[in-house]
Amino acid sequence: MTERNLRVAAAQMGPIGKGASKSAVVDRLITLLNLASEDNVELVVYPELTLTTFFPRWFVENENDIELESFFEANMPSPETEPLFSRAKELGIGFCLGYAELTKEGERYNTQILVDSHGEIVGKYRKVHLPGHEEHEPWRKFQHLERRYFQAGDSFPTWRTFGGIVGMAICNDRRWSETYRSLALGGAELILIGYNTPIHYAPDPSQDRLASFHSRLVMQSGAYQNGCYVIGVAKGGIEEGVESLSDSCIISPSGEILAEAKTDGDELIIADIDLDICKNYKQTIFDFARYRRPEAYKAITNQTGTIPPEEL
Ligand code: CDV
Repeated sequence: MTERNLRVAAAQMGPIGKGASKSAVVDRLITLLNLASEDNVELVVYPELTLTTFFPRWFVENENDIELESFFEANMPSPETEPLFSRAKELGIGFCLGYAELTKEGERYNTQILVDSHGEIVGKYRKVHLPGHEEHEPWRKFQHLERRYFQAGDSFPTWRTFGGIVGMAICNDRRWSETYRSLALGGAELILIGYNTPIHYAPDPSQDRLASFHSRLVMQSGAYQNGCYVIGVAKGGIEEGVESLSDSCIISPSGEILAEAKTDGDELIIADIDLDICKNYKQTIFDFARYRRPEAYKAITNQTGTIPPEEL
């Protein structure tokens, strides 16, 4: 294989209960890593907030609550995740891992890191688009309190690694076209996205039946419109009574799906990608330097909400 060819895998996870220890979760991650190694995979992508249950479904009043704090990592690698780093280094496999980050300054982020084949952290991304709400909303069947528990990240960095240019995004980020375009303007050829997507969407349940379609729609169009590969990885299945979308997949710059999960549990899906294929799109129909018109897009960075024309 040349340097621009890469064998990648999405390591989908099934549910992780509130009582599951991080060490038990890491054992599951290592099982998938070992499977990846048997197939000569070079990069394994795990989901958003991989190490614990999706705790934003629970309301916790006190931000210093001990159980809430236990969902966060103050160090990476932590004592519990160190075996994953060691095993990946031993196997020469890189990985991408989502977790809840607690900084030395006490800030909390929904974070994803990129680790190279030598076990070094080469990239860190903090979720920009935080969905849900800040306060307890008892009318919901379950909460989505990301806006209570996390601060938002403020950029979409990219890194030269794995023979190409890699960027990351987390769950709700994948629904925003700005995410892919920001990353692609940084040269991204491969975008790694972990997610936890409850199928029931309380603000508008008419969207529930479309959860799978919408997830694919945004990632496939993001890949095509930016000439990138996209790896979307779920923590799916029924976790503490809440059903979450699985449907992990690997998407080519054509927008086509190269590999997809068949189950709602721990599952590895693999694809061979050729980063040079990105050029087919980046140097033709989506030649940014030639065709983009940022002077016509000022509204995109100058405003958040819509400003419709005045009523006559
Ligand atoms: N973890 C997420 O960001 N989940 C959102 C839900 C709230 C819709 C998502 O976009 O999938």
